[in-house]
Amino acid sequence: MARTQVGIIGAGPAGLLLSYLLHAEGIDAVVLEARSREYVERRVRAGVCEHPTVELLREIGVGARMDAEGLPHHGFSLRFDGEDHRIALSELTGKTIMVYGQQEIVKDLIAAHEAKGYPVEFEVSDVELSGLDSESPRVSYRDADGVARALECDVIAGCDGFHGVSRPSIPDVKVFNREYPFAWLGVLARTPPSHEELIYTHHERGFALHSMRSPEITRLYLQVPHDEKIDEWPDDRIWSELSARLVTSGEFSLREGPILDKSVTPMRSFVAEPMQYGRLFLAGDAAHIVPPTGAKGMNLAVADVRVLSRALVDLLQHKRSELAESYSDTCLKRVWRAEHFSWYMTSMLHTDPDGDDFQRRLQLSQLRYTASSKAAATSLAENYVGLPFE
Ligand code: RFL
Ligand code: PHB
Repeated sequence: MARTQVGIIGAGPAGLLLSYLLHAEGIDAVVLEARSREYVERRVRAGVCEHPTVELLREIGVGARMDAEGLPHHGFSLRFDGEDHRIALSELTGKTIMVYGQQEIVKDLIAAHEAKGYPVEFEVSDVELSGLDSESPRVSYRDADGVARALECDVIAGCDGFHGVSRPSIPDVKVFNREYPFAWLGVLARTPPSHEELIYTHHERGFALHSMRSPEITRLYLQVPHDEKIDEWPDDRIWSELSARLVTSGEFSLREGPILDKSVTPMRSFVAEPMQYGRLFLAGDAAHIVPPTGAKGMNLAVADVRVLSRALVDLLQHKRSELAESYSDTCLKRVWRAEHFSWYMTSMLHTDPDGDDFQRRLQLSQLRYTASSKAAATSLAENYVGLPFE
């Protein structure tokens, strides 16, 4: 049977970054991924990297393309009552964020693995975990050719996202869950952004978000009902709904272009506690989900694996278990801060189909306060750019 120190399930941002951090410290790891390399490199998801994420990617030497092609942002707009209210991130916090697609980070990490010869196996299937409460847990799986394999490890890292096999392997896990009565329809369009910065729009027809990926590519989102079918949204309906929600008395006209990608994402908040069982450690979406309004999901995955890599270096190289034992408690503090922030952004900006006029007045009051009070704007900004790592 093959052996490695850390068996990592999933080649998303969490799994790839963990593997890279561990190898850099001389710890052996193997990443097992269900999908193909092309699939994970093309999956359109997050776009906003927090300040601590950007710094970490630079520090470990995988930030060069991000610095060359990413778009540093100093602020964003809250648009409501047809007007823009700028949240000046860098003036309020001294920090910026970077707009750089998650799949670009994934590509950069895969390329870095390839360059150094660190193993990532794509298109594996039938992944099963066993012996989690022993000192040599195992992963059994089929490789891309369908051949049955097994990997004996010192530790398994479950970085396999919300629908993975790792979390269900933990007995008696406590789950906190909230589903929202809406989803996001996300589109990627070949057209220059209509504004230099992101615009988070509160409108009675529903939330809309203007974002981007590059000077030529725009990323846009619309709040839609939670069970919405993508077929209900031909391209011309998407553009006319975006125009209706993004209206403003200021200068703005939405630039339309060919739609390259379209998907519907349900919105939920979810936390599994604890994030560890025996020699299995969960990280990223495998352990928690936030609605995307706060742009926190990928950044939380990064924060988890930073803590986990340090804990595993201590455990496997120095035989010290304190950091491993406190892994879940350490991560959950940041996780719950991000859960609260993401819930707050979501509740302030979306139109609740079951809400009443009282609730709508409260939302507007919160938006006006955030836009007009330096204290309120600073609180939003410091959460948005990312609180320092612990
Ligand atoms: P991932 O990226 O889901 O990766 C998990 C990987 O595990 C694989 N896998 C398995 N492999 C082997 N065996 C199995 N049994 C397996 N089961 C699953 C999967 O194929 C996959 O490759 O989780 P990870 O690494 O924890 O990363 C989390 C992020 O992907 C996620 O939080 C973000 O995309 C969330 N998110 C955003 N986060 C931000 O920080 N900023 C944003 O601006 C932002 N915007 C978004 C988002 C997510 C969105 N969607 C589509 C969910 C916008 C959207 C629309
Ligand atoms: C994105 O560009 O995909 C994006 C930006 C901000 C968010 C969520 C997603 O809050």
